[in-house]
Amino acid sequence: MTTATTTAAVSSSDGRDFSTSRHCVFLSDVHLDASRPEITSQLAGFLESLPSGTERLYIVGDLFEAWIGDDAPGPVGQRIIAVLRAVTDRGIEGFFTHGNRDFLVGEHFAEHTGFSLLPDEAVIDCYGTRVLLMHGDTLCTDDTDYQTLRATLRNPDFQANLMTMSVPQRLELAQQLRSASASGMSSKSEDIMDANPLAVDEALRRNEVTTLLHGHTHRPCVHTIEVDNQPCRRIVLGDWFEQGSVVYWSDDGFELQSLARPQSGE
Ligand code: LP5
Repeated sequence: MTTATTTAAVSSSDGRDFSTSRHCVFLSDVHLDASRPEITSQLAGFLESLPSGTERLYIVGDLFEAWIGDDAPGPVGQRIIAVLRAVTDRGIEGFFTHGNRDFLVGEHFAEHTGFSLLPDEAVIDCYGTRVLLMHGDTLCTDDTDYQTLRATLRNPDFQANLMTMSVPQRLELAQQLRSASASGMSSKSEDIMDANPLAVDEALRRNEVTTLLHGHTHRPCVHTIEVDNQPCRRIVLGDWFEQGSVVYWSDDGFELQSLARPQSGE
């Protein structure tokens, strides 16, 4: 495994060519929002030029800055739904894990994009390696205020009530949540907002895997750890605020790559 920065996004730093070999692509934490059109453009360009070897695309949560329901995608949501549809129309399988910003993505989104919605913890087979996929927020068990908020927001009855509210009411609530969260985060230490090592161990153990891939913390890295005397890996995707972050996975293994933001006009 290597980590590299590239603009081509198809070749690995050690010469493997992901564009010709069959592979899966993983990304998370794009945080699409109308206020950041350059991110929408970079993601759309990236997805429109997925190489012919791409077999599966996994979006591991927080694709959107705030998804208030499938009935109110907004212009950015509409554009990305069309881009994702074009991906699946090419025969690439698409999978979506909910994040803490887009937990209201639902069946309507799935139907229109052709993506399958994954459970919070999904074990997939990546060319012979079993990989546990999670958004990553549930691993931050020291962040008890967040976990309390999460339990409310993920409650199906609570969500059903939310969806009876008008779009302006939901937008207002999302804004209030963002403000409360920003204020809460400003008083938390970085450690509290990272994955708890014991929660990581437990997730690997519970799912009987030695590889975990997640996002959420915006700290791209490949961690090697030992659980019950077994070597394990925790692959963490980064966010797309300054650059893209993806994992390519082929028969030859995986690579976490950083995608430079194209200059305007490129
Ligand atoms: O995403 P990130 O990294 O910024 O922050 C998270 C945690 N914060 C959140 C809250 C979201 O940012 C809120 C945005 C949701 C928008 C979409 C939903 C729209 C649905 C609603 C309308 C239909 O997830 C943050 C973590 C951080 O990750 C790191 O893990 O720390 O958690 C917090 O900061 C939470 C605070 O500690 C506690 C906030 C208390 C809020 C109380 C509000 C009560 C109202 C409940 C009913 C709605």
